[in-house]
Amino acid sequence: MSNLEQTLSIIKPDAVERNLIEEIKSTFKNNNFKILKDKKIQITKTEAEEFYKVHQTKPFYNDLCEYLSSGPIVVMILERENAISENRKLMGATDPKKAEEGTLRKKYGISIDRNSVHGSDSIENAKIEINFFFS
Ligand code: IDP
Ligand code: MG
Repeated sequence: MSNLEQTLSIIKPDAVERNLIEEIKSTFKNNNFKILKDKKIQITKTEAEEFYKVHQTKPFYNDLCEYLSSGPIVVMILERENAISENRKLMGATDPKKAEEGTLRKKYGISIDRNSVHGSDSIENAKIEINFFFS
């Protein structure tokens, strides 16, 4: 059974700053993701607050929004079979210290708040997040 999905991926400021864009894109392609759309942008803090509003009650919300808007990011629509869960697997755990060997966050993440990549966590959020950046 085929289950072609699209998910939103972000290469976060810490990874863009370290010139990891091409390396991370290659990893997606080597793992059978198609990059349907991509763009390098910088968002405002207000936009980051909207994007991360599910986390608005968390103690790290303000820092998180400051961070995501602190420098250029690359936003991408990724497509493959089971793209949402496959991307989450490839990213690894939120905290790079807990991420499995071979995952993007293990390889590139600096810390829980500088963890290099974002990926949608559900079909519903993938739609919302893709719309947020590409509409
Ligand atoms: P996810 O990115 O793996 O989906 P979420 O729980 O959705 O993780 O959190 C969103 C982002 O907020 C994380 O990627 C991370 O950068 C940051 N974050 C999550 N938990 C913490 C924390 O306990 N302290 C600081 N930052 C956090
Ligand atoms: Mg999340």
